[in-house]
Amino acid sequence: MLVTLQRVQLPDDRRILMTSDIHGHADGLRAILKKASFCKDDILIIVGDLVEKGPQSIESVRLVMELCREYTVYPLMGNVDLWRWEYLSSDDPAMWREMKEYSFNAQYWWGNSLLHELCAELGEPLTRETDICAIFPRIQRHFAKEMDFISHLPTILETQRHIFVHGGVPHERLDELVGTDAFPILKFDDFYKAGLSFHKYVVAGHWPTVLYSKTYPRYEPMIDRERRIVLLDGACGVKHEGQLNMLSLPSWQSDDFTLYTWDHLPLITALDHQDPSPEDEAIYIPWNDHAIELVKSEGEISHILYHGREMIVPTEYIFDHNGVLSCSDTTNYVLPVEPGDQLQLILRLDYGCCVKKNSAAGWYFGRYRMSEGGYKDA
Ligand SMILES: [Mn+2]
Repeated sequence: MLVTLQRVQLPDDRRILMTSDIHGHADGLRAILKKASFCKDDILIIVGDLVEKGPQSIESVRLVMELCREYTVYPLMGNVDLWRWEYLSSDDPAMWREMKEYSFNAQYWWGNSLLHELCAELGEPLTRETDICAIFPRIQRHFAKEMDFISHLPTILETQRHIFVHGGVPHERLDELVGTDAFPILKFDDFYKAGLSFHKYVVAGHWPTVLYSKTYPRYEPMIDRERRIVLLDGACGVKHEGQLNMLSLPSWQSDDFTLYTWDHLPLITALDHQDPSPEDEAIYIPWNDHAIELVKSEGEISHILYHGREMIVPTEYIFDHNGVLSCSDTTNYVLPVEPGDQLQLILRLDYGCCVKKNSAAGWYFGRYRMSEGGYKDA
């Protein structure tokens, strides 16, 4: 697929909402739009990756199609959307078999896949025994509208002050990019690290912002006003503790961003005060650098070495990655907490809780009340 560019003059004084990487979370998109009081006067920009990872891939596509009919919405292509469409529109049985294989991997990691959803809707749950050559033409007929919608999503949206693109752009001469291969634009990994600066704000998704956390993990968008880069991806669907991020501007002329977030984690109310640990002692283990050494396990917690520094992690987060002992995303950071704070519960241990507060993850050792109203001493 080749790069397409959509240029739009946004009307003045209308709120601009931007989000990305919904990844099969239609309920999350509905909830975050409600939080933002989304209405007909608003302009919604969805910066790609509607499908895979979450449990509602096809519903997410249909929701966005419906939103496009009723509201002012500009959806963009994501690399995963394109990737899925390339398979789904293919006439090559080898591609169909490849997608089937991928879908079992996806199911292993995330519990779902787009293909599982499509087959289920046709009343033929996907199993190892599924005759993919029999079902694929039926999928192509039944989901023709949704596939057509995905195939027409533009790669880049340019407005008066913003450039929206799922992965990133190498420069602002957008006309030069039109007609080139869309893949490197959609899957511009680690776009921020490329060190680029722009005149217009480039608003991208794709690469979870948490991977740029230097101390403790933070899932909110990154806004670099100097380099004019805005990154939206809160790792929704990619990580259990990830979130859907939405930024709003009162109008396209404004730089005054407001953040809305959604995740599926249960809410707890903190009952105790907790002082934070020093930020310069905080360690974050991201999933792209997760090799560890085990010092000792003590039941539900383990002492490990990460780049030579000792920290405590939940034992259940330790896993073998192709023979390398590794640890899932975690941190030793102790969050600042006040009684009455609303926290999102990531993991509950007798030792303490892994929680999120204002998009930052860390430990909380105090007492709390579950949203159901029960009490527990930590
Ligand atoms: Mn992506």
